[in-house]
Amino acid sequence: MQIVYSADHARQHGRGELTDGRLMPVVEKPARAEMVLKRAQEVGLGDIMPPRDFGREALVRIHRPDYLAFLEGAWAEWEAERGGETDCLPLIWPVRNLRAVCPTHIDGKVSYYALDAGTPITPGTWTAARASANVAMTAADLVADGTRAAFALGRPPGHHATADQLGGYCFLNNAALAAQRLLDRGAERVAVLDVDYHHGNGTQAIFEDRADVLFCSLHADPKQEFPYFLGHADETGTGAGEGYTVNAPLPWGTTAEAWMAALERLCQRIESYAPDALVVSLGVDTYKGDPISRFALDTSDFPPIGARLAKLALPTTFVMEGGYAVEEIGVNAVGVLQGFEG
Ligand code: Q9C
Ligand code: ZN
Repeated sequence: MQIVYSADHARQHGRGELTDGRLMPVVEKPARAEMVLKRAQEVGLGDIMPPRDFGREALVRIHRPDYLAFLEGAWAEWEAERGGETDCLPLIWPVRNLRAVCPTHIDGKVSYYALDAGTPITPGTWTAARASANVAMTAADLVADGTRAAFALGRPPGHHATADQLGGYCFLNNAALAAQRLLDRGAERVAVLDVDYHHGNGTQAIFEDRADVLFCSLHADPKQEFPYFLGHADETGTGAGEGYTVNAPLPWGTTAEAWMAALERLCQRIESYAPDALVVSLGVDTYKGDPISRFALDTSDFPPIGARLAKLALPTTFVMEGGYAVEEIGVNAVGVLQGFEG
């Protein structure tokens, strides 16, 4: 399998995330990608190539120009306001009973463009996020060129990022950019299957009103788990996209058996959609040892996931999402890909 990787991911290294009532060291850190790369090399998964730069034109296919301008300039504005000692984080949101008019001060702007306080903007965020997006689009291009499968080994992840909001450790929606790239390269229909532990609210919001992208996700029930405010089973798409969003929320403690049964249902929906290509949002935070998650999948449960996806017999772009058990992330993520290769 072709692997796309950029060392620029390491430019995103936050000092802290607001969680559990205090500022804690971030779990979405450079060692994650390094462990996956190391494992891919150990097992000889495939050739590793750098991304190409798709530029802003490709990003605006999915993201709002004002959001991209914010992301590009946020660190400089934050640094000018209060020095570079702390990461840029939001503290107030335009929630119920307030108005979502974009402020001019960085404190207000970061709140307008963020959906949580766990996603620090750092000096290297813009560089790292663009590299991750370019990694995903390069992998999609390989698949559009006829490669059976490619792995976008990037971070920061992307599936929580919407057209105009960062959150859940995500800035640019890499999977959505990959799907759009496949469409722009000639695919008529693309399925996005999100197997990360968390619901891919950003990807769903981006495609919910479109029929050319089927979004399927299995994830921890938002009644119990982040992102809390999207990912319920009754969300099935809007307007022209009605019927093209499928959510399978699962309770804390979900075992491999129940998880695989839900995967089977989603795979059958993808089969009936008959897409030209598949994008997999590959999170392995479903692992039982994940420090922020509560599913019960074991390391041996990951290769069968890849084997089921291979049975779809679709040109497939894997895009790295979550997974925070750093010691096991490589074995688990690469395990899915080995299972896919058979
Ligand atoms: N105390 C992805 O997996 N914060 N994002 C959880 C835990 C948000 C995860 C706080 C988790 C987002 C791509
Ligand atoms: Zn996740």
